[in-house]
Amino acid sequence: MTDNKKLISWVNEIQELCQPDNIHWCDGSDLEYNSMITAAVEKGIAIPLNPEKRPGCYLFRSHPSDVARVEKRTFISSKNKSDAGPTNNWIDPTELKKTMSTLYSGCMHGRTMYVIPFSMGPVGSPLSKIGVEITDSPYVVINMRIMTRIGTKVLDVLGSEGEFVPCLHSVGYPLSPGQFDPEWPCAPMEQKYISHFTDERLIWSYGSGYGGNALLGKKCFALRIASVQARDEGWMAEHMLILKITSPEGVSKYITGAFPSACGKTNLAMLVPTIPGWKVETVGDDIAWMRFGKDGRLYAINPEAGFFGVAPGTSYQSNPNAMACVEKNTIFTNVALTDDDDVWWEGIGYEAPDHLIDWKGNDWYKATSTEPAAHPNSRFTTPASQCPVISPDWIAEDGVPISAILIGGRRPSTIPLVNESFSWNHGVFLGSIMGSEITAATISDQIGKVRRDPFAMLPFMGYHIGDYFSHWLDIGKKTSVDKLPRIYNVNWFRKNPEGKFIWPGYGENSRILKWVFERIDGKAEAIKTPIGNLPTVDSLDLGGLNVSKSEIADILSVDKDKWIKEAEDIGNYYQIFEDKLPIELANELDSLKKRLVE
Ligand code: OXD
Ligand code: MN
Repeated sequence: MTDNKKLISWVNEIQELCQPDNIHWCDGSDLEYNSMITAAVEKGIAIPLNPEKRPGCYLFRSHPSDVARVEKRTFISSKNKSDAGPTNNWIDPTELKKTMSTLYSGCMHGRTMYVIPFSMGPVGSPLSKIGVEITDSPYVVINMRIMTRIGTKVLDVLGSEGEFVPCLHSVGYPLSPGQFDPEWPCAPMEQKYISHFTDERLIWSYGSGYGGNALLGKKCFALRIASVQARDEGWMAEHMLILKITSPEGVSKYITGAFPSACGKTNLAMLVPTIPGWKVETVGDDIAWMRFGKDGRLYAINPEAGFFGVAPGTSYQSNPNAMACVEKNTIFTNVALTDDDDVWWEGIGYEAPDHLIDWKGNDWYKATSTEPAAHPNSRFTTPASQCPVISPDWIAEDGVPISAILIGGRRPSTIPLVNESFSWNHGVFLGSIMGSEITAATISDQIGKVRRDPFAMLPFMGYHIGDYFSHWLDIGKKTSVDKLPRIYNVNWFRKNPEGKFIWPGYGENSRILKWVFERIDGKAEAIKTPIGNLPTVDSLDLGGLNVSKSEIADILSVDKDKWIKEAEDIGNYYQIFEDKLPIELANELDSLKKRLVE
């Protein structure tokens, strides 16, 4: 198995604390995966889907109280409260460990404890990092095998002295002898804790079996813990997709993109261009780790091995490549089940059949049911290797060189379709203020206000967000300007006065990627405005697009009055950073204000 002393003693310690009935070291083999799936089917927690329509696919249903990441139960437990910053929940590590140790004590009674060695990034790559997740959830093992690289090969690379991030997870539902084990065991909300002991690089998660709360390689390790490692080691761990774009002449560039959850990252990563001759391939859809290469450029890897995508809204129209991924070997969670054992969800692109079993396991009738059949945060877990447009470079050990970084949220007004930053620091300024307008679906008393989500990292920051801005600024000082990626603010979500989206999005976003590509090569035109360099209408390839030139001109214009208000709002927002707001960003805001009244 392993002779890594640190690992052996940690596993022993957790075994003593959690008292499982059995312990299983995951080897990552097909045999192991298949036997875990078979056991889950026999226990009634996995439903096999129609093997002719979806071979190798299974449906799981979570408890209705455990359906998403729980930000209010997520903690950055640094020694000093000030290191967690104003945007994170904080509890003193000694106190939190005491509370959680009580919960963990005996929490695996009646269960098997699985030890999952996993690699974030290709196994053995110099850019990869190793974690070990201990969990009592077979669902977690099954999903971790798709989302990361797991098993003996990882232990081989770890060796006897290698470093790893310990990730402890329990569903928080010990069983006394003879006690009934529900389909989806989990703990009540007030006992859920998703905790990050950042000084020790340690993750403790208790009480939830869902997504980012439980698949600890993803948000907990690859973003929250990795962001702290990246700060200390001079690299970047970002909530970004990575794509490769190739021109009709066969020239390729790599672009990353930071967008908050539910802004179409997976769709953009797998986009099918509508402009002839251009090709987009996927490197990653959620997380990018970037480091400087020997040539002074930033190189990115996708630390994950699968996609954990939101199902509703995914269709052959919106994302044919994701639909192709999920045709086989995919785990579905909380989608609806058809009478012929296929899946269905809202926005799948075809009508619901008359009858379904909904995500809660109840009958659902098209004629009479008023609730969604699939949970809005229902998911597919699918291997990245199955994506028809996966780039062969997605497993490149040294990563791919990044030419541009896109950033953007959902802003119905003010923010133009695309805006090129003047400089790295100006790009960091745009990243620090990005966000989405609050709609009725979120917090009703704040409708119309902007919820800022810097670089889409708000729920995923492992330290003080002001220090994170300084880290971005420092990265910009480490190489020459011509080697840094250019930063572009995009906004696909502008609305007309009738409340309809102006820009059609999806594959049409290739037109913006083309402009970015040509800007980098010094070929596309732009006009300097107070907020950044905007495309001229004629510099965009708009052939065959069904949007009027006046509407395009509108989403490419700068409304100075709105921007003066925006600048005021940014000033108010910046106050939360107190003395941690880098002077460079304060200066960027001042310069913006001056340019707006010139
Ligand atoms: C995700 C998220 O699941 O960002 O990727 O919420
Ligand atoms: Mn995400």
